[in-house]
Amino acid sequence: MIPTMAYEHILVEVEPPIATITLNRPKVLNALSPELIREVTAALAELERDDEVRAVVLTGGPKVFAAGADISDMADRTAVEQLNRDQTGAWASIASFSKPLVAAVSGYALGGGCELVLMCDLVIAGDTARIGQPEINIGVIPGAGGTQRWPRTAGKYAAMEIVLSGAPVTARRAYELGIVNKVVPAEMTIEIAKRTARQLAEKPPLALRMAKEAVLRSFETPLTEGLAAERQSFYFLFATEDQKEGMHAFLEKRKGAFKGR
Ligand code: DAK
Repeated sequence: MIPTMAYEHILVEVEPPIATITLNRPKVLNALSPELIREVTAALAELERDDEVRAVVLTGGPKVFAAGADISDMADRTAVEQLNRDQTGAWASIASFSKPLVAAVSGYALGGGCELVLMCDLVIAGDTARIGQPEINIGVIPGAGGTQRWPRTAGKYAAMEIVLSGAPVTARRAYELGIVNKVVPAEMTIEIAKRTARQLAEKPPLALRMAKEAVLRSFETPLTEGLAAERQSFYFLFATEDQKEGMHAFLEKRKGAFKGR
């Protein structure tokens, strides 16, 4: 295990071929201050460039994922201050991370914490997870994608329930709603998320990247456009060494060794 990069509000562990980012403000249940979000984006940018890292786990540790944006930082801001500090770019860069991002969620994942989960590609939830959008209770609405990603993932009625009631759902209910891939005993959440990330990290990186891009594109484009883009990526992958390796390894009945080329 190689600990890397010094940050104040997160921990980053690089254990090639995976890395783990842990939100680390336990006293305030990992409330997502602007500084913390900046550190997450900086860490992801660094991991994006690191060819040794092929998948990333995002967690809040064993007790809590994140209780949302830091209310003490927002409470007295004016609308114009909120607009001018525009954090949208930082959050958008998390959503556009090109490698698989696996969330490991135990305890509360609320507000911006829930929206971070919705930006991940796979979600492993401990049985203690409580996931929701409580913004309505403090006079606002989700601001980092909750009103858009919930309906696209779980449908209109589940989204309305989550966003209008503000009440969190259990890990089991989140699984039924399709925003969690697997519910596991809380103490195993991070380990299982890491195992999942390691399994993904064995796949050809360029194919992984194109596959992620293609699935995410389906939320943005009409079907014909999405299908055309999918085909282009499919053809493109025949220009990679990993496609030759993958297909020949299959024919030779051995495991492919992929290089991301
Ligand atoms: N912010 C600041 N501090 C928080 C916090 C938060 N979100 N959540 C908890 N804390 C602090 C508490 O104040 C408390 O601090 P001390 O009193 O010890 O100093 C400590 O963490 C422990 O919390 P509790 O004592 O409240 O613990 P409980 O177990 O009793 O309750 C709870 C846990 C999670 C149910 C409760 O803490 C809670 O309801 N927290 C607030 C949840 C919430 O409303 N979250 C949504 C926040 S709004 C955007 C990007 C993002 C966002 C918006 C826009 N753009 C890019 C435009 C996101 C917005 C939000 O997330």
